[in-house]
Amino acid sequence: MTPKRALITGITGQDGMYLAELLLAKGYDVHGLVHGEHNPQADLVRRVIPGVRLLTGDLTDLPSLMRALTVSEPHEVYNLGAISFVQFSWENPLITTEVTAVGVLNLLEAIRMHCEGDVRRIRFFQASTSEMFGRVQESPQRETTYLAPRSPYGVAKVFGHQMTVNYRQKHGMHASSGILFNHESPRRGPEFVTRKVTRGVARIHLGLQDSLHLGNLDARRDWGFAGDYVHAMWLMLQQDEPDDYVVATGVSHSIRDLLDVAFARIGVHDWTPYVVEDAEFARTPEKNVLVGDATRAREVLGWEPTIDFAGLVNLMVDHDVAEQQGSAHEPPEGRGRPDPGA
Ligand code: F7E
Repeated sequence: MTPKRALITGITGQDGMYLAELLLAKGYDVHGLVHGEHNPQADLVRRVIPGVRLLTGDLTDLPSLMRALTVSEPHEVYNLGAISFVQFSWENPLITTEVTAVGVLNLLEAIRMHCEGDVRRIRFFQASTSEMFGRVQESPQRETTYLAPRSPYGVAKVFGHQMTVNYRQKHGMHASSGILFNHESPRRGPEFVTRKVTRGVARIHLGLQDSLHLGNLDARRDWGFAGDYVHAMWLMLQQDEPDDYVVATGVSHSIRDLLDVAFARIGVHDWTPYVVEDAEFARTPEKNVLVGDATRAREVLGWEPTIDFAGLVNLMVDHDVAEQQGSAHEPPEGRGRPDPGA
């Protein structure tokens, strides 16, 4: 039997890498889209996941997407590419819109043209986000919760989400959208708060850093493990009918909780001497609690998160201690689904 083929945009991000590993393990041929001429992240993907075939292309460049579809002839396309740091989107709203919003439309159009009337030939996944809920109207948030984004990133994601829904309804595309709450891993970029904390804690433990400067310590998020979330993406594309699903743990924690767990891992039970509240990292007051209700994903997809908050934070601290000691640069294969108690 010929293997299934998949095309992943955003292959150099944490989700792209976990998804590529999952699909390769299932026997897929996996192509990944990489933008830029000498993208240093591409070398990382080549090294860590040698089975992936990389293609150059950009979500803002329709011909490059058409070419990627022709070369890869995918059964499944996962759109994980985006400018995803919320603060950056305030400083760079136009490029955020071009990539994170119009990029989705480019990809949907490329698929529609490529399939020449037989749009069900390719199944499409769009990575939507809890940031679409912004000024939340109900808690926990569900697929039907009103969308009230509060950043250029959130607005751009609403555009991509609604386009996905519209292409499904108008063109009959098998297009699904995962409304993903925060998901983290040792592969998370250090600008995001979980990795900033676990990396900082590791460096403090090793005497490489004295303090950790953070924004609002009372901010709360629903944090899960990225490896679990890519499994939900794959499950969505295996359904007979496309749909939208919230993917979340349903449990919210504060930055203080994050600090409690991360510092405890290195044996520190009072972190106050090490943490500085710094206005530079504070956002406009975040009174709303983002927490997801993933009932539909559980009931229809049979999806369950496998790693809880403490397991995730411990995993990240352990990785960062090893990395800062110079003994690890990437979680080796096989650590994608660690022991929750690790
Ligand atoms: O912030 C607070 C900050 O930057 C989380 C992206 O993947 O998830 C991510 O977006 C919370 C916020 O992620 C610092 O104010 C406090 O309340 O890790 P973050 P995010 O903005 O929630 C969603 C689902 C996405 O879709 C996004 O693409 O932590 N916070 N102090 C801080 N955040 C940062 N970054 N740095 C701090 O020093």
